[in-house]
Amino acid sequence: MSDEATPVPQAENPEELTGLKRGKIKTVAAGIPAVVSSMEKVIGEAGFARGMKGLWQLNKKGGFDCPSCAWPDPDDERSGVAEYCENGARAVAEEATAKKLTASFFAENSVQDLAALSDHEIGSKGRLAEPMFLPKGATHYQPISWEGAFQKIAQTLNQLASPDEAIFYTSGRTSNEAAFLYQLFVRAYGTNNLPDCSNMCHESSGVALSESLGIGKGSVTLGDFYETEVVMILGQNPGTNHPRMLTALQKGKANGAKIISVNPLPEAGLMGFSNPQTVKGILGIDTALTDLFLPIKINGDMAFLKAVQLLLLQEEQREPGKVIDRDFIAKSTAGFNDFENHLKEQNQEALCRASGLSLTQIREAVALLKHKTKIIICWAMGLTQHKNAVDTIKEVVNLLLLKGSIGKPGAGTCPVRGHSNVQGDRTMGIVETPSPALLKKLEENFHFTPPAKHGYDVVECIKAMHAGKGKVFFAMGGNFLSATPDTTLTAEALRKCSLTVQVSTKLNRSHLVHGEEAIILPCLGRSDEDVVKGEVQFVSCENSMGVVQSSKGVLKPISDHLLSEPVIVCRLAKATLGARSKINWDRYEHYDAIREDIERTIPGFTNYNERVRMPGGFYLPNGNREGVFQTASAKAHFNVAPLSTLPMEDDDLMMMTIRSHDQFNTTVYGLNDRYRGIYNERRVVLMNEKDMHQRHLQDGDLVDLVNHFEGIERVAHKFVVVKYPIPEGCTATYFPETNVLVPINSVADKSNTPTSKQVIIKVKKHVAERS
Ligand SMILES: Nc1nc2c(c(=O)[nH]1)N[C@H]1C(S)=C(S)[C@@H](COP(=O)(O)OP(=O)(O)OC[C@H]3O[C@@H](n4cnc5c(=O)[nH]c(N)nc54)[C@H](O)[C@@H]3O)O[C@H]1N2
Ligand SMILES: Nc1nc2c(c(=O)[nH]1)N[C@H]1C(S)=C(S)[C@@H](COP(=O)(O)OP(=O)(O)OC[C@H]3O[C@@H](n4cnc5c(=O)[nH]c(N)nc54)[C@H](O)[C@@H]3O)O[C@H]1N2
Ligand SMILES: [Mo]
Repeated sequence: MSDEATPVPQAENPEELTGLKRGKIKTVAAGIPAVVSSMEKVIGEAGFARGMKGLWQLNKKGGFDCPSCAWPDPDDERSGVAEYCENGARAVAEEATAKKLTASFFAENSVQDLAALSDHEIGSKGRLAEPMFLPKGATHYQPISWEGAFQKIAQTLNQLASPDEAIFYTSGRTSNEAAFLYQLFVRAYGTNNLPDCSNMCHESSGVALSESLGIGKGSVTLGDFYETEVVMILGQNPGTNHPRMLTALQKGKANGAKIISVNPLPEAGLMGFSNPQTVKGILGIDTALTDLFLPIKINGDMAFLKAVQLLLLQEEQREPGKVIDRDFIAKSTAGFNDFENHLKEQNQEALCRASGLSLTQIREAVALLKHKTKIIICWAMGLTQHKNAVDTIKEVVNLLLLKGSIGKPGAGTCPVRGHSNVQGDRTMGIVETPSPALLKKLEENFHFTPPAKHGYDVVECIKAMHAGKGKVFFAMGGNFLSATPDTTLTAEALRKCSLTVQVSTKLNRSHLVHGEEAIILPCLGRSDEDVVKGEVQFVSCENSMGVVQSSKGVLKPISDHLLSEPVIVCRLAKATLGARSKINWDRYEHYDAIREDIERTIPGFTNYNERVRMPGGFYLPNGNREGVFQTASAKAHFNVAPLSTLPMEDDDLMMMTIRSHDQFNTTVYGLNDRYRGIYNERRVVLMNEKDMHQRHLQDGDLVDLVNHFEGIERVAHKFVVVKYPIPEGCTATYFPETNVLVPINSVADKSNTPTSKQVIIKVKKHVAERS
């Protein structure tokens, strides 16, 4: 929110240019370079023996769950070598690193010095190795005992005027066991302030699917990909973010499926794939994946989906009974007449214009869909992070309902989750708006009255901290400062807290932009062996398709001073609640006891301890799979929503903030985005040639990016223009460098998700700073 000509480097935003190099944009993902690159990375960070041990157990039955993404493992055959991808291997390398940050590291490096480093430099420092405390006014973190840290946090929490002045964030790597205990502790303490990374991620999917279909999760299983006829992928870049999905697409394709990709960018993984786990892949033989690529305008999806449906209705008139599934519509859905009337009022040309696609392109999609009934639609952040995200996702559902493509094999909804246990965290009750059913169960089983008042989500909690209403910020994982919108404002909000606490594996910017006092609690990661009181423990996670399975780390922790997340919650709960709590927290230091209580509290976990020990785990119930819709009317709902666009000025461009190939969210592994041909620089803005021309910009020019929203100007300085095949009017930059431009009040309707893919900017030539 700065409008100064000379920006001073700030702790929350100190990054500098690193020197762009360009290569060719790739049209095929993975293959040999990916395997080599992942091996090198793991062995380099962890050493040969440690690294290979880690990779060997990654996603094996009985091994540990990959910390990188939530894509499921095959139920039956898993690769003989290992079931991982380049980015999974990198995530392991990050965790398995042999470098550690002990008290001496923090004695040598002040907070201010560390904050001046780039995210890439901070991330490569190593694993946090002991609890650290930053006293009020101190320049350096100092060691603190675990007991001392718990006492300090407990005291601060107990001195607050109300439990609602404390905020408890969760990122999505937290296991089911830790998440369940965490929400239990937070509710026993007295608040529902449980914002989580979902609020910035798939919240829009959860809201849309719950309202339309009665469950906030997707309906397909991995097996559905092998027998489907058409997969449509909107707003997702699987080659980078869910590489193992490409194997499923490849199998589906071998069985005859067609693939439609809807994306402003021709992402490498969508175009072609060479599977590094097969001999053909290792030899570099590629499969073309996408049959139809539709270079849509940012947020053109709703218009596109409406156009497709309108054409399908017209085709149905021409071939009655052959295009839409009237039986399914009559039996299982509500609202079709209103929906049909609404569609008929739409102007086909206006829809094309709003989508940025030609009628011919849309007709090609219709031709692929017309006579098919086994259709899967996948989506990720390219649909969820826009103002109208919930309605767009409901439009995805409309299309599937029209075709009768829910509740049958080879068909259904597939919101592809991000963090490896983000779905499980929600199942465990990490949510600021708990259902009455959950609260009732908690009361019955744990003999306290949980608070019913809704808590803050991510955006609300930033505003509360900024307004002085949120005073203690506690994070179970994640990197709140960098992941959230409006970086400058969020930094101010965190600095106003009396105490900020981070349970973390690695150093990140949220340790360096902090409250009056700050604490770092270093925890075990997925790959670490977890021994509590002499006994080896394991945890469990739920993947993107509702499979719950065990995860057991194998590597010796790099420090004796690490605790697991469940143990941290138990000990913090004891210190904070003391005699107030009737819950036996000590008992939970054996994780079977946690699972017993999950079974008593959360539906779908019958015989949890037994079933989680079965190789491959178990599926949670999902009514949609059987064609059951648990909405108030027991029907699936067609949704009617008007097309919505944001008002833009002539020289405005739409910006989406996306991930490069070398990052996991705010963790920057490296400075390359190999598939997009961008090397050694993250401060880039991808632009269409015509938009560059209009602004007299050349490839390589230095520009500032400016957002105006509700009378406030936000500026991100010094970005390099990269000419790229992106539709006119659209630009792309990397997250989190441009989060400073995402206004806190620019959120999706109903889900309150920051509109990270729909930020209006002006691109201005950078003027050299006055010195
Ligand atoms: N290696 C790696 N893996 C990851 C992550 C990571 O950072 N690194 N992050 C994890 C997490 S938490 C998540 S949520 C997922 C994220 O996975 P993705 O959603 O694939 O991640 P993004 O890079 O945000 O990509 C969004 C894609 O949507 C497209 N897009 C943007 N706007 C629009 C639009 O309006 N319409 C359409 N049709 N497309 C659009 C972009 O061009 C881009 O291809 O990945 C998970 N896996
Ligand atoms: N502009 C923009 N902003 C976005 C997005 C976007 O597309 N554009 N995407 C959004 C999305 S989809 C998401 S999910 C959020 C991500 O938001 P977060 O989940 O908050 O961020 P991460 O970068 O995944 O968090 C990384 C940190 O987690 C810690 N960590 C890693 N593993 C563990 C573990 O096992 N336990 C614990 N306790 N800590 C661990 C490490 O210390 C690491 O530094 O960002 C959101 N922000
Ligand atoms: Mo995410």
